[in-house]
Amino acid sequence: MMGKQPRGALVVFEGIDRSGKTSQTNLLNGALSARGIPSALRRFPDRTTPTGLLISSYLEGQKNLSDQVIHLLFSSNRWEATSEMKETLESGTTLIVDRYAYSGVAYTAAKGAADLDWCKAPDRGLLTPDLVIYFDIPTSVAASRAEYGGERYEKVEFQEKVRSQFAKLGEGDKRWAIVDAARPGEDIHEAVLGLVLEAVERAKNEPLREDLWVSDY
Ligand code: NYM
Ligand code: MG
Repeated sequence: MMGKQPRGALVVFEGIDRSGKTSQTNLLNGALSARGIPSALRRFPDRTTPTGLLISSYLEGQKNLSDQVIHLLFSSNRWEATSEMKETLESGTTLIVDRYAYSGVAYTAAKGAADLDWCKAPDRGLLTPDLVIYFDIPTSVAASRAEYGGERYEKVEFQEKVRSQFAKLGEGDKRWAIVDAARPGEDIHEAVLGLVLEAVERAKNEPLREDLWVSDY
């Protein structure tokens, strides 16, 4: 009889807009496949669900919502994906997630309207990532990579505030790995792959946890 499948790792990518998360998550997915490691991509916000459609029209500026309401919608958008993510991980597939609750906290806290504890509360108890890769990049470099698309939040001054909130969130989080994202893509990929292969091994021997921000709240 075959033993139980070891679970996949939950790997989260975080960073300001245009920090390169999307292209690196795609590269990583290909590299894991090439090594025979089952993996899947997911991104937040998931704009295809009912909450995601609301979020998308807020980001595109077609809809105005209070800072509290949009914050809770982003959180709901993650909670509604949780059972599916859990099944995927338990079936042995590593999940590569483009943004998660850290974006939720960093973008809302950057508005200055709510404190960190309030921002973290709705995401307490979400699936806990095995690894959070934070793409650190000066806002000036990110902004020069491509035109900002004109969505809400895509302004250098605001991104600066988001960046300092991300830095605060990473302090004292042992799953948080900072990757210098201002380097050439190949170097970033190499650094990312090393971290992720390690996390995939670690996850095999550790239970999947659903206690994000419970212990440090
Ligand atoms: N964003 C994303 C939030 O403000 N809160 C969240 O919880 C999440 C997941 O949405 N500027 C913001 C960050 C981005 C925007 O994300 C859309 P993307 O990855 O650019 O599609
Ligand atoms: Mg964006």
